[in-house]
Amino acid sequence: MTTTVIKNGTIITADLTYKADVLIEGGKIIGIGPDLAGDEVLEAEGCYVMPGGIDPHTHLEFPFMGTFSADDFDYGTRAALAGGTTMVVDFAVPAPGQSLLDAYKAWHNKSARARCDYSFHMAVTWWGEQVFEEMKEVVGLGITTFKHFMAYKGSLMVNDDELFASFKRCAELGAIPLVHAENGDIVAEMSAKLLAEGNTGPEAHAYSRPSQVEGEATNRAIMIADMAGVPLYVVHTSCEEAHEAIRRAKMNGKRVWGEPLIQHLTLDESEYANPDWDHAAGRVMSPPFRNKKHQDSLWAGLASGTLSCVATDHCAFTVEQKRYGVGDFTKIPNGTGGLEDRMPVLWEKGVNTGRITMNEFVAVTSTNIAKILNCYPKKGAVLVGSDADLVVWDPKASKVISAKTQQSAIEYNVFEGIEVHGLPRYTLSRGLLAYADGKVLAPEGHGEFVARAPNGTVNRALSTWKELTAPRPVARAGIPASGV
Ligand code: DUC
Ligand code: ZN
Ligand code: ZN
Ligand code: ZN
Repeated sequence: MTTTVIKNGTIITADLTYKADVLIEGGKIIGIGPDLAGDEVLEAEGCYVMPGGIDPHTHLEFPFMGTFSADDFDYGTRAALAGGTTMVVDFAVPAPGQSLLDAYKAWHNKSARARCDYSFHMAVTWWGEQVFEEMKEVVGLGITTFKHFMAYKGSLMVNDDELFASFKRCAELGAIPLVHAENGDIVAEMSAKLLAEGNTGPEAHAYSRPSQVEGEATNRAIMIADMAGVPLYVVHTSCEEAHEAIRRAKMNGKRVWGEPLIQHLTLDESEYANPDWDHAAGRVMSPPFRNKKHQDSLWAGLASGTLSCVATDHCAFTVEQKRYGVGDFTKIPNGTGGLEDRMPVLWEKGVNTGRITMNEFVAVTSTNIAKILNCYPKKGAVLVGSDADLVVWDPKASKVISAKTQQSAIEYNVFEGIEVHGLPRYTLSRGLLAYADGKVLAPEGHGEFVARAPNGTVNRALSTWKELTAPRPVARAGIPASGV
């Protein structure tokens, strides 16, 4: 079998920085050390060799708000590879009432076009005996994370009783629940009021979802997960109130993770004040962009470890699709792109500014999520035996981000004009040179599904273990413990 060697680079992992060559065969790393030789040589002098990025949160070809997100698994994974990301985790989302297994089949079919590896989370958008039963089969398919929308009232949203039922089912299955944490009842009421008052523009989207709706829902989900005895992963943590709830939970010994998006870390609410409707609508996503106070909180969370992973929620819509919401902001499809830019922008605004170290960069873009999702060290590691999903990162390469040169199918880029210093020179997907010299080389269909086993973690102190699983009625004189 042909071997490839990455020569003269500096390896950066979540905890180490050292000079070594990396030898690859059959899609795996088979050697790490000085002076290795291989059939093919990739020169990495002056570069960093890191685990390829893992984006834990994408929506490719997602049927949402009356349309489909414009980047499918082909465009989306091209963007991923061009930005140093070698695995995406997409959401299979059944319509309310739809079988989870049917949703799985639909996503399985779409993902056949993927150019890099991928995995799925399954959404629980309704509740019943069928969902309860199918969750077990979904876990058997290698999908061990279940997403719950606490917003999107009237479509994807689930209520507290459904959340509690599903969280308890996750606990039984050793699975991890995820939440989109925004109070959907309050968002719906605020949206209706804004519209009735004539506030129809994209800026009203942000007014309808203040940080309190996210803080409240985050805290509620944390408490429900605590009662269910299950860990919790909070997607797109965008504000101090939500971060505070996560910090407090961690401080109290709860197994809870928060995931800021690169958009919320670097772009702020002033984007919605742009007089160009298309510009503002292009930034409409949920949660919306926030102010600097919230951004500082998110950066502090990455540095201190109270927030764990940086994602994109990549859900790109064209200008035409966004215009469905002219005259009614609630009809603007929610979502922005980011897959290609997540790693370069985080490097520029995080590593190059000194906010996070290179090792922390690897942790929050790859290793932490691989551990949470139980696919470490197959993914997220530079170790002998790991998949050769690697990025050779050139800290001296630079570019100005522009929609003109992006892989995504849409006409604009929310990071347009940002100059980044630090870019992938090569991206390798299971040993294949998947991106080089500005070109995506991995063919459509190269990507493989990454099945994940339940990690079986719990969220429960030993002292409360028995009490929570087996409550005992108190017997009182004259009254049987089972009631009267
Ligand atoms: N938020 C978005 O902005 N898009 C997709 C779904 C979501 O929750
Ligand atoms: Zn969401
Ligand atoms: Zn999402
Ligand atoms: Zn420059």
